[in-house]
Parts: sequence; structure tokens; C-alpha cells
Amino acid sequence: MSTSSDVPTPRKNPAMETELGEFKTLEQFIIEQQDQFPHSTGAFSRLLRDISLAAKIVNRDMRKAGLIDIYGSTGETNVQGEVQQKMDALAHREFVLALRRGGECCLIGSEEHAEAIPMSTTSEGDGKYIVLLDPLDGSSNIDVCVSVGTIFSIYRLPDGYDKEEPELEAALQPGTQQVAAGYVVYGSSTMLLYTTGDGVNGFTLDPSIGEFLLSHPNLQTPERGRLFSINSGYYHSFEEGLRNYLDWLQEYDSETNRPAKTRYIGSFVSDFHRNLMKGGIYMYPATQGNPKGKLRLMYEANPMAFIAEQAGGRASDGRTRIMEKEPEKLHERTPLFIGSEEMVQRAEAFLAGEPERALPDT
Ligand code: P6P
Repeated sequence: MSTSSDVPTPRKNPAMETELGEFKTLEQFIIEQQDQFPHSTGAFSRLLRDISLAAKIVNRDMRKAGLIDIYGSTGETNVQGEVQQKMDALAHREFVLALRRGGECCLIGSEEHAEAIPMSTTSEGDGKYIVLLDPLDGSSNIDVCVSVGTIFSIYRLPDGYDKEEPELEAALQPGTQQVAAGYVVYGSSTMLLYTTGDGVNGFTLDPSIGEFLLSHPNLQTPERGRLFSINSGYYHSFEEGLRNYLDWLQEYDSETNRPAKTRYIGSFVSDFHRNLMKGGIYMYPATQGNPKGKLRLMYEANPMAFIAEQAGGRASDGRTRIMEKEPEKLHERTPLFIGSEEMVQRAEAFLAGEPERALPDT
């Protein structure tokens, strides 16, 4: 006769609806975090709520992209001179609408708009935050069902600026001044990760209840990994130190767990997220086509650098810490080396012509 110990615990049916009691919603988590700041007014919590709402709407439309007319391009080119995808325009619109309705944001800088967008709102919000945004990075992948993402960076409106008529200069702050940063990855599941400078927390969207649920508390990225992400098609335009680093990564040496593995899907948020979870480095250096790099400092490199550092990783332009770069323009680009600390440090050593530089803790 079987005893209770013999009876296997029924494996949860993965399709079974989430037992909400097991998880904390993003809203619950934000309120708990807010309670740690006695003088907080709730404005930041409402701002995050506005961002998560827009992400849910983008996710909803994304998941049926083949069925509604959002494939392909709008026929326009964005400020970067890149062909704007229909989904770029839709995502941009949803985030602007959500932030305008919420009233906590006074200025938006978006990849999809040449100028910063003042949010002079009549709503009751405090309007004391600035949001810099890549509404949909990697959107050319949507037509082929490859995952993409949204990246956001949040600053306070500095003293001395009028929230009703905030100048662009109010947004041009170094990454070290970010109040918060995060991204949404629309992948095999949809996740929102963010940091306010006290670690990184990840939330998975349960579409059956329309809630982001805390699934990855206090995320840390491995100090070293085996994955490297770079468009090797540009190899011959890379500077010598970088070519030497890539050659080193691909040598056979079991002691240092080489060769490393290349993983590059042409979607920064997706490459970054996989490397964050498994350990790895993403590199978009200066190339012949993009002599200052391709990724934008204010709404791609800085927010992801904040996340990477808070998860124990590192982010530089190959020589300078990304978050210490003084911005001059809203859409300026930067070379980017980001991910596991030891891997970025080693890339920096090769770029400095010091491949034998002793790396801390290696
Ligand atoms: P390339 C997408 O346009 C993007 O900004 C990143 O998401 C991606 O990593 C990179 O560009 C791909 O650029 O030159 O390799 O096609």
C-alpha cells in the first residue's frame, strides 16, 4: 500500500494559472519600496505604474503583430536616419500617452522623436521627472518574430528648471544622476526589470491577469561568462586591440574555459538580458559605419549600464565608465562594452594594448 511519502507531489501543470498568492505584483513591490522613503509622495511609484501600463499595451499589440497592420515600416525615417518601423511609432505613442496621462513626467526624450517632448500636463501629477526612452529597440526583428525590447531611464528635473517649460539641458545629465532605469524584454515571456540603485528586480508578465509578478528578485549577473555578443561582420573595421580580444576569446584553452561562445541576435535588449542571466559581454564598438558606436548614450547605454552595475557587472565605452560620460546631445552615440565585470575589464585591457594586465580577482 503506498504511503503519503510514496505519493509524488503532483507536478504543477505549467499551464495552470498563476497562484497569485505565491507572487508579488509590481505595484505591491513598488509600494513596499516607496514605504522605505518616508517623505516619498508616491509620484515615482505612479511614474513606474505609467511605464508598466504602456509596456502591457505594447506587449498586447506585439503578440498579434502579424494579424494587425503593424508589420513593416511607416515609410518615415527617424532622427537617426533609420527606417521607422510601424511598431516603433506605436510604441512611442503608447509611452508618450501613458506618461502624459500620468502627469509625473515633465519631459520625454525618445529615439523616435528628434526633439525632447515637453509634457506640460494639466493632470494632477507632480511633473518632476524626466524619462528618456527607446520605445522599441531592435524593432526590425518584429517581422521575423525575434524578441525586442523597451529601454527607459529616469532623472529628476534639476532645480532651476520650470516643469511647465523644461529645456533639453535638463535631460542632459550623466548616467550617475539616474533615479531609476529599466527595460522590458518582449521575448518568450515578457519581463520588466528595473533598478532604483538598490539592486535589480525582474517581473514576469502573467497575461492571464495582466500583472507583472516578481519572478527574479535581486538579480546578480555572473562575474564572468562564456558568451560574447558582437557583429563579427565588422571585424576588419575594429581597432586592433578589439580584434586581439576577439581572437583571444576564440582560442582553445580549457583552463580559462575558452573558446567562448558567440551569441548575437541583433536585438540589444535580448542579447543584454541573456548575458545578464548567464554571464557574458555585449559589444558595439566604433565601426566604419558608426565611428562613434551605434548605441545611444542617453536611452540605451546609460540605463543598461545602471542595470549592469547594480547586478554586479560593468559598462564602459572601452575606456570610460558609461555612466560618467558627460552628455552633449540627446541622441549622441557611444561605443559600448557591457556585461560581466571580468569580461569587460579584459576587453578594456586588450583595447589599452595591455592584454596581460592583471585583472582584479582573476
Ligand atoms: P547591427 C538594433 O537596431 C540595434 O540598435 C541593437 O538592438 C542591436 O544590437 C544593433 O542595433 C544591431 O546592429 O549593426 O549589428 O545590425
